[in-house]
Amino acid sequence: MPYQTISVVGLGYIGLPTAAVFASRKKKVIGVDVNQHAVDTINRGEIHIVEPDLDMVVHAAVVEGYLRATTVPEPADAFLIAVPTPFKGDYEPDLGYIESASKSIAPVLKKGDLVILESTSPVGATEQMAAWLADARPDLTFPQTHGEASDIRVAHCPERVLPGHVLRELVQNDRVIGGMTPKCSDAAVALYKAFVEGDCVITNARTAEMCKLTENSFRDVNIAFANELSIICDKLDINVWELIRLANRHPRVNILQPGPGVGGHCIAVDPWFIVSKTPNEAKLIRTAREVNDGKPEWVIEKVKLAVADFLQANPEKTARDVTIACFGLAFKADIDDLRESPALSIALRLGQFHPGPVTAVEPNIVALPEKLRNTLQLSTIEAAQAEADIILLLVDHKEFRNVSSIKPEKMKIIDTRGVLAN
Ligand code: SAJ
Repeated sequence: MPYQTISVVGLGYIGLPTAAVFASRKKKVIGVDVNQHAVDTINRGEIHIVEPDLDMVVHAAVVEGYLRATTVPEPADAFLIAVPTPFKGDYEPDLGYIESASKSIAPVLKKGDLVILESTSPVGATEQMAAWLADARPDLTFPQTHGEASDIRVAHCPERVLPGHVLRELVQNDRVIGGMTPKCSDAAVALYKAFVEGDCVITNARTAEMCKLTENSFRDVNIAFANELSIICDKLDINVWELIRLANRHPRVNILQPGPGVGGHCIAVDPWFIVSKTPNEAKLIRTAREVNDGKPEWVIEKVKLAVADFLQANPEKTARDVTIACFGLAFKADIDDLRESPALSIALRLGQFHPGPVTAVEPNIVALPEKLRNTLQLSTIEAAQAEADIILLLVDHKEFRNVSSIKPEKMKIIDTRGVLAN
């Protein structure tokens, strides 16, 4: 393979596993990140994020000398950009990290290099990245002006891995390869074949960008359908979990699961990249976002009603006497990631306005982050159960699926995930 030295820019949840997997295939990998703490941690053979088995792979790669991290880009044969693409306050995509990553690698680019954008991006971002590179290096030629004859190859190859299963999915998933020209695509396939066992399917850069956004929008729309059903069923006094189980027995129906809202760093963000480009056309995609974003507020209203019911049944008590226990803070089951979590935002809101105690049970963390400690108390399943008047099930962690550990007869239970119903 022509690409022996690979630079991965952005050593987060996607970049670090990708760097480590290339290194495990005995490629020389230079990881680049602006975060000095991340760079130092990786160079000690340790990791600064949580992902099963990643610690072992990074440790081996660093010890064997295949992976090294730095804050300053160095020459390489291929560059993979895996930096965040958040949105701004108005849901417009923020390409600032891609812009600074491009500008940081531009000085070390040389003829024959390949630059791949892996970050989930709005349509047109790869062309924009190539334009930033061309502006910074007028001495080199790029595909947008020189086509197949360009000095530098550019492609978009979006990541599609599921947090918690990243190392397996990186290797096994099919990969969409969107080169700015066919030769750019061929170059990217040659690179990924170092570890990808799935198919590398070639398309153009714009289709690859839209493909990634489409996958996550598809899931968002389907979760919104389930969330809307849960609100409808609550009004009609129908058990939504039973309803979905029954409907899913139809051979062509496969409804997803309702929850307290959609979290994580992708599904709640990426559909907006379609909406921002085509605001008049993307009606369903926008509505799905609004339905899912509205779900935490609906859950909070349910808790307020439960508190009112409790006080009506116990007139000698005040709201100060009502203990609410939130089961789960992570953004989905069986992970410890609290970022962009609807469960966490609901627990925090309750902690801020409810005058009585609000406890949180999160078996995947040992301590609450510092900034949450004034608002929430971390508890165990047993202690929270013993003290709670209202249990709010927010995440379907495996620890909560044991029905016998939560006794509905003793307290009011609001089960946003169908943990007790399934
Ligand atoms: N959720 C529900 N109900 C469901 C499924 C999910 O409420 O039936 C919620 C989860 O609890 C969570 C959110 O949706 O809050 C997102 O979780 P997820 O497991 O659907 O997805 P992510 O964000 O962990 O990963 C997604 C994946 N995309 C798809 O499945 C189409 C992953 O393959 C992508 O690589 C990743 O986004 C990404 O990086 O874009």
